[in-house]
Amino acid sequence: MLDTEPIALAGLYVCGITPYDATHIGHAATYLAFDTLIRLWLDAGYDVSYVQNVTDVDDPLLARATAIGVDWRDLAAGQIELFRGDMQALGLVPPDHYVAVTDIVIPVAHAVRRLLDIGIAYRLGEDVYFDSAAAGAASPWHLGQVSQLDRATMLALAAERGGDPEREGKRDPLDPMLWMGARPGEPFWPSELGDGRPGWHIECSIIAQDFLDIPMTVAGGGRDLTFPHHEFTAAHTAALAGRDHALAHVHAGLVSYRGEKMSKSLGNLVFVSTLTAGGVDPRAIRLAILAQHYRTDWEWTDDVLTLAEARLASWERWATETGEGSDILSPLRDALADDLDTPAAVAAVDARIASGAVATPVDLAAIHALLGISLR
Ligand code: 5CA
Ligand code: ZN
Repeated sequence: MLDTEPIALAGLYVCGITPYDATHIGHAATYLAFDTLIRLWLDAGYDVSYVQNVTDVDDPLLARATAIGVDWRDLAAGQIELFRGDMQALGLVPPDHYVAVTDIVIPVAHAVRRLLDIGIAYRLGEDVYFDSAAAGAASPWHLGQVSQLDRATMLALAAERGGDPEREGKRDPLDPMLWMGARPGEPFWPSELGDGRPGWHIECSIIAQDFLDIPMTVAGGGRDLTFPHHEFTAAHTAALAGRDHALAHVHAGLVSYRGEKMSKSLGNLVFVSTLTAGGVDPRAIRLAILAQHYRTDWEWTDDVLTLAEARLASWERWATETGEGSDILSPLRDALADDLDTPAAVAAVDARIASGAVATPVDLAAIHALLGISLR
């Protein structure tokens, strides 16, 4: 709320959805963490450039489309629309650039061609892989820089999260695919590499480089993306741009439900749209998530929501009458400046109400600007 010129430009990239089975509470929690960061930056007078991708062609999306007998493009389009509606209902600041992988296939092919030319990529059949060892020697990145994991853990996670460490012929089992040659019955694009489609990590590297100054301020996503996705996204950018991908990588904790990580593959999902269609106030969903610290893993339960609904009702009662007095702006700013401590921010409002203090117009504006909750 400074009245001077913006003091800096903060660049943020948050990994977007793969558009099937959106939007569950885990997605919402991750995007809300970064929404809080954006609100804090804007309040501090920073200019913010916010980019999000959408992985609108990928193996699990194609598998789902086949399983339910719809065209993959129609599945993606419908899910993207649902996701954007859910984000709007939750009051999230929309990205300045929302970029689909299907819109950047040609620039990806060109970048992969360059990596082949400079010896940081190699062909395996019709596919192209990233050479981790060559990149480690020739760029500011080294394996483990982002994830800080040991090799055994990396191998296990690569197998679990879209990698193919078992494939014969790779220079390093961890090397990720940059370009997938056309597979029978799957979508492909003609390119200077032949027919095919982008690998996963290069998608986010190219979109980030196209829309943000590198190194960006913060690269973000859920904790499940630490390895291999953010490790190799950063590696690709370093190999292509000669610079670090981001000043900081920030990962939101994972939301579980009924004892396991909420995930499309497990199917234990709680959808934002199901809750709102059932009459739940989206502000209560927002408050339920804000009451958790973004970095901690946590479990969604009925009680978490019930508590948030009661809290929203209490805040609304408090807001019906305003008067003069000290306000809550600086306690909220302090809480969020301390590693986005939203539970402390929420508790500060609760404490203010419990103390019998009257709501001020500045209180309501601060709660709206920093926590994204409109009480009027
Ligand atoms: N399209 C890729 C990123 S490039 C992807 O991971 N898509 S996703 O749909 O699976 O996830 C979208 C975002 O939600 C990612 O940032 C992911 O880390 C986050 N996410 C997924 N599941 C959870 C969960 N259970 N809790 C918290 N965040 C989650
Ligand atoms: Zn990503």
